[in-house]
Amino acid sequence: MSGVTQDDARFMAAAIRLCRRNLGLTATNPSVACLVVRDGVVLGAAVTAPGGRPHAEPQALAEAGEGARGATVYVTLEPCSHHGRTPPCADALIAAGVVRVVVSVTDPDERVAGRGLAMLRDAGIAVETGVLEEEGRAALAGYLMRQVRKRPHVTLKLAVSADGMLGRPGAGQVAITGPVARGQVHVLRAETDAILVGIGTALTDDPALTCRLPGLESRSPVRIVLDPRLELPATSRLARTARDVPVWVVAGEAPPSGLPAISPSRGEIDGAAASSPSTDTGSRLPHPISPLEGEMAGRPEGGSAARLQAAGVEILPADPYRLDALLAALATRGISSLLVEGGARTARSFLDAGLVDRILLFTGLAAIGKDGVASPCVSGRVPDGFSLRRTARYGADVFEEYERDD
Ligand code: AOF
Ligand code: ZN
Repeated sequence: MSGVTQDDARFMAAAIRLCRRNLGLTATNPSVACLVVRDGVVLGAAVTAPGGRPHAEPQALAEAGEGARGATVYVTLEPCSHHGRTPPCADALIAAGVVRVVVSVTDPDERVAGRGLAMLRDAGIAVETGVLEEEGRAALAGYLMRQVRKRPHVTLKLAVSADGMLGRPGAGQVAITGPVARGQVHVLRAETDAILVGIGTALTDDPALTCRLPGLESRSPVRIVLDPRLELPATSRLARTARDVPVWVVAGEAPPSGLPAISPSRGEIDGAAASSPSTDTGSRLPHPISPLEGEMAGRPEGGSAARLQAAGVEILPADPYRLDALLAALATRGISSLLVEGGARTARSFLDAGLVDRILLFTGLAAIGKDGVASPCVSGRVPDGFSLRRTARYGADVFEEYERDD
């Protein structure tokens, strides 16, 4: 990286901010931004269109028109080199007569993987890469994770009371954070492809899990419930809105015998089970089923499946006890980013399986008391292997973002 200037960093920072605008809208394509700049003036700016096409570059070039000749282009991801559903962006940049291309992140897509940069250099264009790479990677985290590790990027979000609790067992939704923090959570939902909760949270909270920010209502993520016994009522808020925003229920097959039987009461499936140590089942969920007097729960009876399906709920043929396989299946379905929102048991299962990439902690002022459901993470105390990246205040609430080290 040689001739990178302060202006380059400034324009790349603007491009990275711009690309965040379409996060959650472009799957399975990444949301990429492109600026066409000449003499310090932005002549064209664009982000990958909703649905993933057109790509950012041809839109920004079209806006710049003839002004692109001799311009410098800032792009958050290496321009593509392949003939996909659109012609290569590298060709479009060459044809437009740009003289310099500044890139943040190279594209791991095997159809591109350095070829885009090579095409530009072969055409005599000056190329810089790796500019604000850390920030660029953070904005492309979902895309990169799905490309490289074939699973979505997983964010665990926890709203924790001042005394380290997530709520009260069976009490339904308890207000822990204020409206500013809740607004941030809804922004997060808008930026994410899918959101996941355990059946305990679905039953006790009856959540909608949609994005309800004015103007962003259409950006709700796919809603996923881990529900081994298919207990989600067809009358739940999730099922009732499944035709507007997809709901996927992960019911799977009956769990193999031999899994440790934990017998939480219904409200404890996510909730109070937080205080019980999670069982060592590798990347499998601890058995969340309350066996009826020792009797193993069998495959969910067809009635509830039929009722849910009639409501528009999709039942995924994935095993809710195998989180790694579930994530691989979600990636295959085009999910690049997943927000895990509850409850304690589900959070612990993802942490224990080593499948959390980022932890977002919102800590409120309210105290819940000893009978609360303990959070697996509290301010300043998260599992080893995570580092604090950012803190903020949202109203009276404290926000912390932790990222996995590797
Ligand atoms: C770019 N600019 O704005 C985006 C790119 O299915 P296709 O043909 O649209 O190709 C998808 C691939 O294109 C995707 O995997 C990634 O390599 C690239 N995305 N590239 O030059 C863009 N969104
Ligand atoms: Zn392209």
